[in-house]
Amino acid sequence: MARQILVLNGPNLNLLGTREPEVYGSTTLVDILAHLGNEFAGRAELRDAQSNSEGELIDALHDARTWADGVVFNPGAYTHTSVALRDAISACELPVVETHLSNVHAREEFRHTSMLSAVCLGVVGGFGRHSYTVALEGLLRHLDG
Ligand code: CA2
Repeated sequence: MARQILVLNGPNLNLLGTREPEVYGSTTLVDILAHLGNEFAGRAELRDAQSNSEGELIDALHDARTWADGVVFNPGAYTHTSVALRDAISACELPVVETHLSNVHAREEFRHTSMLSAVCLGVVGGFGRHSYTVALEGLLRHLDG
């Protein structure tokens, strides 16, 4: 049976493919999501959401409690700052995979700290758009035991 998965993206990720292609690649978020849906057809039913506001991301995690089996989450820069998102991840009691396009540990020092990793199932980063594939594969394998 296909798993119900939320693919959640945080601030500025709606700009993917339009700026800073040397850091984040030239693929748009729409393309990444479409590709992911094709790759995992039959194994996962994906719903996606993107927001630039912390409160909307928290609401999406709360709502996911009612329908999702797990979450692939790129929290963007909120990764490094948000105690509120950390609490929402804990509260939703779903397996959440923290997912990054870039290898945050190879970048500025302020990106080396995550407020969220400790309450996530796992962390994936550094593979560009493929990070989402690796994150979802890991999440599905976890759900299947
Ligand atoms: O590597 C990642 O996926 C990040 O979550 C991306 C965030 C960054 O703050 C995190 O440290 C790592 C930034 C997303 C901004 O995306 C843009 C896309 C196109 C142009 C400008 C920003």
